[in-house]
Amino acid sequence: MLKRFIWVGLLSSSLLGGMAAAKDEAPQPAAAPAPAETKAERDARMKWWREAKFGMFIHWGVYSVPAGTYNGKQINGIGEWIMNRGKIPVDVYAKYTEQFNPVKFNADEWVATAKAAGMKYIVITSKHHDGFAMFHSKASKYNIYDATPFKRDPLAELAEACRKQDIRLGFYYSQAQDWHHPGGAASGGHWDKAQDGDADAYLKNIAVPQIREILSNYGKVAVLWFDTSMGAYMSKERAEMILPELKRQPGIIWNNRLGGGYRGDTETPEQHIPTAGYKDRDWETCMTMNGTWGYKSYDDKWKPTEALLQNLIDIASKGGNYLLNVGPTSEGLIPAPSVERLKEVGTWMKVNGESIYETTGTPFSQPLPWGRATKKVNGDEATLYLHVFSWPKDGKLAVPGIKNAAESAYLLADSAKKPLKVEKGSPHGWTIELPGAAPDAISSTIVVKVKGPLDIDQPPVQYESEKKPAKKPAKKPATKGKGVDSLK
Ligand code: FHN
Repeated sequence: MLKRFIWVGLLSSSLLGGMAAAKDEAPQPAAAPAPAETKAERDARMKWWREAKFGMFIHWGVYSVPAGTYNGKQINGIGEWIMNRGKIPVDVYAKYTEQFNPVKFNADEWVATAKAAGMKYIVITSKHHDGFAMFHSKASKYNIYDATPFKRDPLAELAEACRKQDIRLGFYYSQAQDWHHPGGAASGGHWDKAQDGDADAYLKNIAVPQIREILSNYGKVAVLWFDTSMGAYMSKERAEMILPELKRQPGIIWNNRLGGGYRGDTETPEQHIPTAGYKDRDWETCMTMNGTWGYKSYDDKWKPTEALLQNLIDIASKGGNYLLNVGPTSEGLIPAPSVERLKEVGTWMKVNGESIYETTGTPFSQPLPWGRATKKVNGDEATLYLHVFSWPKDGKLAVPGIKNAAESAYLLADSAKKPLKVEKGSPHGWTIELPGAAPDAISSTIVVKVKGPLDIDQPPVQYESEKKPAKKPAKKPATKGKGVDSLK
């Protein structure tokens, strides 16, 4: 009991509202828990992540073999959920492993694609809800090394490629949902008796040992991305079976999806961008490039590069990170439409990356009609990056409310940094005179240097976390003992 109390003390920075094991237990002996992380320690731990702004999400698994079709029928929903949506029996789904031989997989190429796009970290699915491990796991033979003709460990190869190319690597792990191993949870409840079993035994024999494996055997792991805590399934006690494993990776960053009342380090809005970001919480929007995370052979709803790029800028302007997904095929290839888009994003980032990396959110509390803003503040100097999506036809860009004088202004794409004229408004604001043509059709960046603390006449911003949560619909009664029916 004492040990647990000390462990919970270590994580007090990640506890929901100071929730601690001691509150609902008999008074503990006066053991001083290890000091919680200080703000300075946390800021140091989060620094690289906050500066990185942009990462690659990879959803890759045996689901890429059926690729959205089962028994000749196209199965609705996201590709990695085909086993659940198609109610495919455990032994039938497991047969796909015999066809999973991604011989075209090249970790160096994947990492180079991410880097060229301007991505600073990669988070790959080590085990998704289908229970299939994409690494050589000793905890279960249901893995890519033991159960497929591939006989390789792609996570080991990816870890090596990330080390060589100096990009950080994180792992996604589905800690509650597991549609293969008995006792794992399943959204909507189990559909095959083979899935029934004891949840604690599942945690003890599969989830915790596999989390230990991915945090012990692949060198430095920068991020652990938990997913779908499944409500009551992931109790505080079960979450605390998992948490001690994080100590194997000092400095690791983990998200808000473990469950058991733990908030982790980051909020994880999915497929949407918060209107104004979160007050005092790091956050990362994860998004697909088409309509699915895991590969589907017939999903060609590819978002245009303009949308992907303006999402990145919008997210950075609100102080968040963008985790943009690719879903590789069963041959081990990132789909060509994804590669094309990433190349185009990378071309923009080569010219404009300075306006994204290491920036903090916009100083403007209201949306700018023509685009977004990011900033870098260094003592009493500030650099504003104005991201112009809609280039003014009259060549005059209005910047509202700002009281500071502009020391200098130029187009980031202009290597000569030809000065732009900035007229002060009365009483506040600027009008920046721009050349006729925008340097970039998607977004052009204007750099404005300002002296002194930024002073803007504007209403206060309303952060996401200050908003009243939307009323949740009345909960359906959970299906007892057959997995759980809540996704979150
Ligand atoms: O159920 C998963 C889904 O398959 C996918 O992994 C996303 C990515 O964030 N997370 C869950 C849905 O919220």
